Amino acid sequence: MTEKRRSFAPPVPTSRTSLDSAEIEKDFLENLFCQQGKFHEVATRNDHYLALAYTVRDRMLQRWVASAHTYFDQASRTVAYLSAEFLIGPQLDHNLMVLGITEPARQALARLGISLDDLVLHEEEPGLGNGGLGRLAACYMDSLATLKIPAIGYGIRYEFGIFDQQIRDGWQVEVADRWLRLGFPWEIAHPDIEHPVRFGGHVEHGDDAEGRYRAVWTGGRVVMGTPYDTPILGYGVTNANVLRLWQAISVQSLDLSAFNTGDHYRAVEERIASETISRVLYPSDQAYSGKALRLQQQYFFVSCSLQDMIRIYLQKHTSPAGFDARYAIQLNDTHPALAVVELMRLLVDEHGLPWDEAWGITTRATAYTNHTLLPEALETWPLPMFRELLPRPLEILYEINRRFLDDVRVRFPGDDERLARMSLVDEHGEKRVRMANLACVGSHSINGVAALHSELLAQTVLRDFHDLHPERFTNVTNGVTPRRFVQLANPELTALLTEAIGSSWTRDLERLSDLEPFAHDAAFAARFAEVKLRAKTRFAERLRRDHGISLDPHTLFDMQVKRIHEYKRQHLNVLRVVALYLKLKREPHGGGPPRSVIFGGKAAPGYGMAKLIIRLIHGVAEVVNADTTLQSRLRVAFVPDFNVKNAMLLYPAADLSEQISTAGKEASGTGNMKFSLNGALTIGTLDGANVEIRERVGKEHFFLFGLTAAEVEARWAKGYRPAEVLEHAPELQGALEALRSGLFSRGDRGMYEPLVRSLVEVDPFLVCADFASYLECQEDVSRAFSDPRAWTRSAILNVARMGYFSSDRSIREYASRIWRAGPVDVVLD
Ligand code: 26W
Repeated sequence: MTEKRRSFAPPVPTSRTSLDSAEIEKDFLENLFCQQGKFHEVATRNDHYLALAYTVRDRMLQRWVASAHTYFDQASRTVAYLSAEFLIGPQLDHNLMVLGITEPARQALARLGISLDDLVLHEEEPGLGNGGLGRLAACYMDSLATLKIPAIGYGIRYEFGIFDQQIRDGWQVEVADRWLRLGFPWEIAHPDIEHPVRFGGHVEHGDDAEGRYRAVWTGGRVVMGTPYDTPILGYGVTNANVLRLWQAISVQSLDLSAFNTGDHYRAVEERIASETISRVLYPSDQAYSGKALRLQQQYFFVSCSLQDMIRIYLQKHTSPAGFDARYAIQLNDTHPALAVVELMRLLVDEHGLPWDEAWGITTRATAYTNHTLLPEALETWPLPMFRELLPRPLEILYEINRRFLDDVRVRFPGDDERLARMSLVDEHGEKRVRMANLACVGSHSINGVAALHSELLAQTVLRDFHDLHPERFTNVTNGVTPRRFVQLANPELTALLTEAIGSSWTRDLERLSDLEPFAHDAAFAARFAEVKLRAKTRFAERLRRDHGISLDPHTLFDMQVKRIHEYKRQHLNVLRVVALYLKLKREPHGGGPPRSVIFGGKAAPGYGMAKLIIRLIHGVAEVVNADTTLQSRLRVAFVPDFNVKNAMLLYPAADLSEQISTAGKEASGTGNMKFSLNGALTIGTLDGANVEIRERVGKEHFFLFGLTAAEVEARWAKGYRPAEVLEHAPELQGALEALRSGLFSRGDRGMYEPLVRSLVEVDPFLVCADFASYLECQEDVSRAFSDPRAWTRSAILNVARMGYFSSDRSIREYASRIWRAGPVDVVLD
């Protein structure tokens, strides 16, 4: 290892670092002047927001520079978390909290007549993810920094993130998310860094000047990637990591020859085509689309990230040999799986390493996390598309495949079917490249995201790979960050917990177990219940103000918020609401304590059934909420535009968390953890992390219903027919008839027909099979809620026993078992 650069301690700025309120006020006004060109009296709210954000960012940079400098000097392993999505949520309140300057900033602004809360509310979050997978990546970035593990999150800086959801006449309407419109002050552009990424063209094979075989990929078009860095601060430490997102830019701003001949439009065409790569996040969740642009996005960000890692590595080394000792690459699902091929291409073609050495580096560096068992979510690319866009990567993929299949042949002689199943190329019908197979072949570690999911992975979709290398398979159950989802989202609960057990739980969530004895302390329980009531009231006020929906905070707040998907079974929930409604019409005093059933979530724009479920929720809400004979015993609300910001208001306000997916379908779930950590009880199936949540909180404090994953399998094997179930299910029949009657569609009898028919004829997610069990379990919930003391005791025990589900625990497991990466202390001068 040769030193190529000497390093000097970075200078520490003498101003802009103070955490004192007066200094914050001074710097805020200075930023208003120097950054916005405004003075206080004429500044807009956005000016105020930006000036405060820059004031906060200035204070983050000291930690950032110190961390970068320390990491540069260390021989520690850096985690490169490769993810097509990062759903980081609003930054202002979080960064104020991490720096410990929320109150000083609030006071500084108050002296100027500005409300901090208004500025926090004004911020638009970067919606650079669809849901669970992207939010998990953000929780992991938080935990990596908090655990002092050097890490870079690599992804795409989409110009448009996940669409904004509006509701018109009960239907979802998608509106482009222009999140960058007013500026994103947390990022720092590095236009001086650019990496070229090639698409198309052809490969020339031959010998180089020294007579060594070389493949040269030329022609086609080259797109440049340039990074934008957002600092991610650890909590209670001085470490900072970075989220580095790539933007695509054209190599040439204008095609001059076209421009000179007067064809102005053609001159900008190439530019538009190149820059389209980072234009928009694909809004499909769990449904693979096979669009060429998505393949380009994946190759683009993977190639930029790996070139960047090698560039950084070569600042201190003369050759990339040893790369894997300094980097642990984690593939967040298969979206970045091309990293296996691209790292090989860079090492072999660009840096001249022998194949075997490059392969050793690649597989020692790379690990893969799977997030789904749904077959329709498994990515496979049509071979002709792959060949056309990525001719050289395809050759490398073929070579990886050839060597891999040779190994399989040795282990399983004569087993041609196995060979065909494991090949990186699916040869049946139209040929396709299988990304999950590629991720498995190139990784030393393969994990699922909850115990049940990891077990099912090894038995089903990845079974052959498990047979070949069982030692590579492991489980890391997901976790969530308590900083954002308790401390920031639920300050009153935070204060109560801290008063009871001290503040160490924010960095060591297992300490929540110290709360156990308080479950039997009547005074504490009363305050806990008050905190919950206030969170419900706050949420109800916002719902009334923003959407004109009124809910009584004294009713049972029953919530299901997550992407809308048939496997998550929001329709099971609505159907029981309909059954309850019909029952209340028959027996006005039945039905248990008054409930507010709250839904939220986006549907993929092309997913008709999910959109119809949203329409149904609105149809039912319209009828139920207008029915004065119910005397407020039941209300239904749909919260539009579920995102991180709204989520932080919702979780603390829930009494009941609906986690009701068909067993065996939800890989883990993380919303289930956020609810329970905020003192909601769960009604759920034995699916994903529900299994582990129930084990830990105790079965008396969890409402379980439904078929198990094994029973679901058996049911299908036996030949499941929903019509047979319906014959003996009068309540379900009544609910489905109500849908068909036009009651919830202003007389339109056909509106819900596709949904009803799907349930009656096929019922792919066993809604009918689980309906009776669900209804019965909801009655248990009603009975339990009617005993407020016992309910609150269970809620407290839920909180006390959720310590395991911190993303800090997950990251510790990744770090020790998969990455072999450790903490690095950062000292501020
Ligand atoms: C190719 C289309 C596509 C897009 C996104 C397929 C699959 C995805 C993601 C893997 C979907 C996703 O977000 N999965 C969720 O990941 C969470 C974090 O591990 C889990 O908690 C959820 O159960 C899982 O659905």
